[in-house]
Amino acid sequence: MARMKNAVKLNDASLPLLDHEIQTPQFERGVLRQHTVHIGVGGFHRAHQAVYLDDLLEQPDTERWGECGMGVLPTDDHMRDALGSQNCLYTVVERSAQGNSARVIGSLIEYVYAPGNIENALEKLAAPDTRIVSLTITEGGYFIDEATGDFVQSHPAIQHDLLKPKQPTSSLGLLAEALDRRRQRGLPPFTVMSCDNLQGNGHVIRKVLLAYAGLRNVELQRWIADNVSFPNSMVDRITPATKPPDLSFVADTFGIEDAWPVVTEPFRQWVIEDNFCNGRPQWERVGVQLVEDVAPYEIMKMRLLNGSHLAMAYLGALSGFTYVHEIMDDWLFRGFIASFMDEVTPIVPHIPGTSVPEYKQTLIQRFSNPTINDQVTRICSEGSAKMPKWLLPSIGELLAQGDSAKLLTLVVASWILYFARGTDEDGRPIEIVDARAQELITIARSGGNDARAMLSVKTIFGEQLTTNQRWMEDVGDALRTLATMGVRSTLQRYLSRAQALS
Ligand code: CS2
Repeated sequence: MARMKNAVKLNDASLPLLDHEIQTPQFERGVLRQHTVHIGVGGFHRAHQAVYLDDLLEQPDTERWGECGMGVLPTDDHMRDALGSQNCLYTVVERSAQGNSARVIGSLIEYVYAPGNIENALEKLAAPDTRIVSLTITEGGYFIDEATGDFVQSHPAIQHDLLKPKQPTSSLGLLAEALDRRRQRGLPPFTVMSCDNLQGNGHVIRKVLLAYAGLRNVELQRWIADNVSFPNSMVDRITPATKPPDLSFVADTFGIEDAWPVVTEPFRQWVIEDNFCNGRPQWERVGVQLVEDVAPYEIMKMRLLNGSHLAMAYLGALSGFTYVHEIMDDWLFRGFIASFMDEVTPIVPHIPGTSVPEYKQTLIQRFSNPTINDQVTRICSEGSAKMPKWLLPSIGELLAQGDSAKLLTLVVASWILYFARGTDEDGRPIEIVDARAQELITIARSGGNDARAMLSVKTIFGEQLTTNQRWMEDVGDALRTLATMGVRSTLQRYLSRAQALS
């Protein structure tokens, strides 16, 4: 599409002015009912679930199932303002080497900023129209102890909400209070649908919500246990954080002035367990897979996709890469990622109708997409929460069945060095984004080239792996090799060993 000069501000009134190649909502937004409330409206949600709903609304004879977004974090005021300035419309740009396309999404029709008006947020959740409350609140929103999997009742946010249950600040506090209002009003419950990248995300949210509700009122706890459904789901679409150049790109290329567009890849996948206590949209009409058991899909994705992201993240950051596709353009890293996936494959579940070699091939292509500019900083972020979910269980299982986990172990070492060094191999500082950054930097530095200090952080590494002396030594070797030989020579050494073994 040719470059345009005058971009128009996105809103309901300007839709007819947009270039006709841009897909805009053809359904009537004004008549939609707010049956879904989504907590945590970020780039990913807007590139994924909201797009599927938009697809469905374009189908003939569908229910008028719309969505209300909700922000619970003080920083969500940015999203409130961005969406508020454009009737909750926003642009999704799909980018790949084959080209760019833009589409305006209209399934989101309202946005509620809870910190500004908690009563409004609670009543939105408690409203008879609300049938599903979905969540992308990231790992931290679940208050789970990484090592034990237990609910962290002592967290200050939980303590606050228990003291003031009618003015909650956490998503859990909001869900519990809203469900209590429904219970007392004789209204049916809503389904709580987690869309976060946690294994058994439905089981996890059920567990923590019941634990929290039990601390408030056992009757409420029982009512939730008996009435609310918590489907597990697997969600997938690589969605980088939106950066200022994306705004000018959308304005210059598509003529849309959008305060917060989303840039994403063409690929998307959503697999959900068909377990909804108060109805659901007919997602199967738009490519969503509704299955009985999501676990194999989740495990395959976390071990291969998210695990590979970790594999390239810290080694890539230490090597000074900015974007994921740059890493994949490097023959040595590309070979490493392919071998990393091969090493994980023995513990990837078999899914009838899914070919693991093809899935891996598609991942290599997706990671190599040269146009979405997925940031290395993004895939490095919050590693203290990601490691125990996406990498350490794979190592444990591979070792338990007598398979090699050398390349996965190298990734653990690279994560330690990333904290210990804090700079790339050219001495440029690395921006570390992690809720536990300060603590981990201190521990990693105290250990230096000795991995044991970091490996003794039980809330990340747990008990089991660290009692395996052989593995502890392997991490130590990998860390020393990386620190003394540098990333490239280490990768070469590990790859030639892996090839010799295969
Ligand atoms: C990424 C994921 O956060 C990460 O490190 O691995 O956000 C990944 O891009 C998504 O899970 C893709 O669906």
